[in-house]
Amino acid sequence: MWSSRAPRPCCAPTSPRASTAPGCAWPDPKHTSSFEFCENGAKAVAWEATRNRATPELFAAHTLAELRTWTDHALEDAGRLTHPMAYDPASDRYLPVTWDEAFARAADGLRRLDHPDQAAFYASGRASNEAAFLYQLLGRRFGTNNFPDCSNMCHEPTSVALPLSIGVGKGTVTLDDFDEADLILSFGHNPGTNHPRMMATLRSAARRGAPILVFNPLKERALERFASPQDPVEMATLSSTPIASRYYQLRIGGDAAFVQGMMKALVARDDAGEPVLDHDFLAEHTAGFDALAAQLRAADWAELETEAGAARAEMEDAARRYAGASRVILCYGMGITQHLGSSSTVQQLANLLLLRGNIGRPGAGICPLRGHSNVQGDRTVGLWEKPSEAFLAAMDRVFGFASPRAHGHTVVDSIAALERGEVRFFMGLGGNFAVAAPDPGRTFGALARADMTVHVATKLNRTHLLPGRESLLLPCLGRTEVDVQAGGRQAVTVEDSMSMVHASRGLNAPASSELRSEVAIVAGIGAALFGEKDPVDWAALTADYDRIRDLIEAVLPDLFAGYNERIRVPGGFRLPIPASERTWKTASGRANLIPRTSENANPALPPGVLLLTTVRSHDQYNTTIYGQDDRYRGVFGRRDVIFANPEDLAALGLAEGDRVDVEAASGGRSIHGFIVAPRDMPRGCAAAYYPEANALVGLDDHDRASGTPAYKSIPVRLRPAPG
Ligand SMILES: Nc1nc2c(c(=O)[nH]1)N[C@H]1C(S)=C(S)[C@@H](COP(=O)(O)OP(=O)(O)OC[C@H]3O[C@@H](n4cnc5c(=O)[nH]c(N)nc54)[C@H](O)[C@@H]3O)O[C@H]1N2
Ligand SMILES: Nc1nc2c(c(=O)[nH]1)N[C@H]1C(S)=C(S)[C@@H](COP(=O)(O)OP(=O)(O)OC[C@H]3O[C@@H](n4cnc5c(=O)[nH]c(N)nc54)[C@H](O)[C@@H]3O)O[C@H]1N2
Ligand SMILES: [Mo]
Repeated sequence: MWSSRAPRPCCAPTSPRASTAPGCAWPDPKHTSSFEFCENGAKAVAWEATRNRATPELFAAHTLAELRTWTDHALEDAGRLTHPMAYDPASDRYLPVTWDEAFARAADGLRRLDHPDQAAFYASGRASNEAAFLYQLLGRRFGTNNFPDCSNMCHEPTSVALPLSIGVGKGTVTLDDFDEADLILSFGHNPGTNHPRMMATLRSAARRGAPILVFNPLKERALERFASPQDPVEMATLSSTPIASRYYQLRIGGDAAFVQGMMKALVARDDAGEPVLDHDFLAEHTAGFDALAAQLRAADWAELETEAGAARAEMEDAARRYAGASRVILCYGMGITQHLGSSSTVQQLANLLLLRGNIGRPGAGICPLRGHSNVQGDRTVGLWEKPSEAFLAAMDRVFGFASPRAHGHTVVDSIAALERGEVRFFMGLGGNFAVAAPDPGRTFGALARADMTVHVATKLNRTHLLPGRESLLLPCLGRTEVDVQAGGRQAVTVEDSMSMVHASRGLNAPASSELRSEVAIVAGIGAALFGEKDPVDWAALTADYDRIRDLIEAVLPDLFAGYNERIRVPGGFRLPIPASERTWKTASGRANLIPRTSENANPALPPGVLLLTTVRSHDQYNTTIYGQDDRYRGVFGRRDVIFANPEDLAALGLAEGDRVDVEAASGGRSIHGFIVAPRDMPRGCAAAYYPEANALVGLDDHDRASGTPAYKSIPVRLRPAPG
């Protein structure tokens, strides 16, 4: 599995210069170079290392009602949290408490519940493997599988759909494969902003002549041309490298239809006697070809064209380019996963690759681009509301208690359960749950109904200002900070998008002497809840994270054998991905070709209704807004913008710069005073920024199989704003 060119994303815990940027999940090809390599990684590091401090004095000076009037940017810009705080409803303020008091109160809040399933333990994807493993141990020891996590809003369709297709819910490629691919397909992601280090990989592929086909309703500049900050010539001459050799501007939500069109074209050519399918691979490794082929043969070109917003000739063109390549990698992001029926769309992407045997050999495979730096690892070590029986049985064997079996709540389920009063204790290990989730109208109210909310965070955000009857705000060390425990200086481990596990060690001095590590905070609550006689020795685990890794290895020996030794080798190690060896861990023992469901149908909308997608600007990290510019899209100084096709705008009597209200076509939800910006995008499509547009997304509008909200296909109407 190793080669001399294997990615080297990290440093060993023994290395003095080891720290992983708290940015995206793309592997770092060079030792410690990620900060120079990636402007947005540098922004994330600087944001964590701010000199500003959100001290007890700040909270003494402002009620929560006042703080709620601040912008999201201003809240985080208050700086790093410095002290554990508890909410005082009488004064509507956060007041300082000791750590022991905080742990005791959290434990009491849990003890007061009638049933463990009245608790929900949310996590964002920055938590290390060690913190995430302890967190799920805390929740399962307590008795619930309620682990909603940011994955539920992100790549859950990948986690749900790919195991059925290829037996694993992760990508199958390594960085080496990109050097060998002779075609790269890019669906619905914007790496120039969100995975900047990937641009070096795409640029070198383009430079050696491997075509890159882009499928995206928006013309993303870095996917058209990219100037490398590492190339002195490009920088000095203001020149750049063309990236996409062909840019298919399909309709929002049109991917499943477009890919089915490509596959229909392939099957038609194959039926006509041109062997463009990999028949040997299909016969030896797959199941379900006949059902998929029957669906494709029966599909109506006119309907596919309407759904995809692209002509049959374009789908045939893409199919021709695909069939002309022998080693193909398919990358995809949120443009695929955040729609109704996204799980089925992910399966169509897998089908496309499987038809030509493009999974499980060098230079080929599927590459879902994960978001948070450790979102993939958190799932691997058990932060999952739908754990497998094998995982639970292993937990029981190692810890000697019976883990709960009933599956838990996703993010959208948790919100509905909070609303109904069925979840009464909400804990967040990082993240900004309320702002990231759909429908703030319902979500904010749901959180406020909780008996207790507990947040572990580096910086203040709006979710912390929506307290339950009781609330705790617990400040933690960031990934960039030195973590010293009783057993000495600690390293944590994370898993990137390519299943590389490596160690990360902070270098900076902690922002406050009161900060505790996420591991110490979770263990502190565990110790307060279960007492000193508990078979889990929470204090000992905090003292030395090697002990936590030993437990992870004991629960998951197939993945983590030799964990502590292997992370001390520079570069870390890759977790086994059976599909990349053509071993299919599916029920059929084969890779499954799965026909499309109707949930991802993308019918034409009534006149006056546009389909709105939500995107990240260049100056944000999810709900963290660094600044007001989106430079590659030519937007400066504002985020209250709605992009649409110029002809659609003209038909609505709107011109550039007009102010509009945007209403969800299903009624009830709206956002106000947005500025119209015409852009080169297909008719019927519109785009706005996340999270400003989240008020338009209904809580019930999500992919059924995965629960992922349809953040990227919201039918809306635009109306001139009054006044
Ligand atoms: N700097 C920075 N880096 C980040 C993040 C950040 O906020 N800032 N967030 C992190 C996280 S958690 C994640 S999940 C990733 C997200 O990374 P991306 O997946 O790149 O995220 P989005 O900005 O949501 O961009 C989605 C892209 O999909 C396109 N798109 C929208 N709708 C459709 C559609 O229907 N079909 C197709 N084919 N394309 C569509 C949009 O035009 C846009 O180019 O980035 C991670 N990295
Ligand atoms: N409309 C729309 N909505 C979306 C999306 C979209 O594309 N469109 N994308 C979705 C996606 S892909 C995702 S992943 C979610 C993101 O949802 P979340 O992961 O919940 O949100 P973030 O904005 O990443 O969380 C930021 C907060 O994390 C805390 N934090 C930062 N670093 C640390 C740390 O090291 N430890 C701890 N404990 N806390 C820390 C800080 O307090 C900061 O305010 O949003 C989803 N929501
Ligand atoms: Mo994400």
